[in-house]
Amino acid sequence: MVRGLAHARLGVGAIAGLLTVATLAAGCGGDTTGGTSIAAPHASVTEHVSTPAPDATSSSPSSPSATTSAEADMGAMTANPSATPASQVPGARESTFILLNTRPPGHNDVRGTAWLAQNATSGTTLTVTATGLAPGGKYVAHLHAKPCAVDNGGGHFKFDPNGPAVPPNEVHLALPADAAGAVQGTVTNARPVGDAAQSVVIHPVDALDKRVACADL
Ligand SMILES: [Cu+2]
Repeated sequence: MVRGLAHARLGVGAIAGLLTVATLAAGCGGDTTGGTSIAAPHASVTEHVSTPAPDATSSSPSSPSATTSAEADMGAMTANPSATPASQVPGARESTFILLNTRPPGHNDVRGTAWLAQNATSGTTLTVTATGLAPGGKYVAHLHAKPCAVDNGGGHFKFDPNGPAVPPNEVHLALPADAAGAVQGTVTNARPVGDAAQSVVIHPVDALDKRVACADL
């Protein structure tokens, strides 16, 4: 009975944690409705996009191994440092970031490149490099569903349009800036995105509506 309860608690806790992440991440997905309605709860999105693990920790303290595993899974979904960068994959599409007028102050010299590689067997690999960002700043790139010229990339690309606004149903790439304001990162997804992903958008994690730069794919 005790064992059953413990399992039940862990299950509920894990689900609650996932729901929390999904709900908060949807704050950025909410930008599907247009550029002005995005200003939602970005401060809390910061925590969850960059460090999803504390949710799992607080809601399932009785199972450290499950927490560690969940942490690793979430980390792998927003960055995959061991993956071959898309820039080294033959046939990858390469595109240059353009500045968006929604960018925060101090981001006038951002330059960067995105590479997208995909095929039926290896799925999708997204690699981003950029400079001119805030030193030590936290950024995130997503695949978006519209070209940069349309609503600054519009809403997020989703494999399942009715599915959750989090990986692996979307493609997110965590991009922590180094002391010089440079970022580089690679993330993979098991499925090819096809032509539905039209652009890559870089956001500050703590102000997702202040889109910094966009690259058409
Ligand atoms: Cu985005």
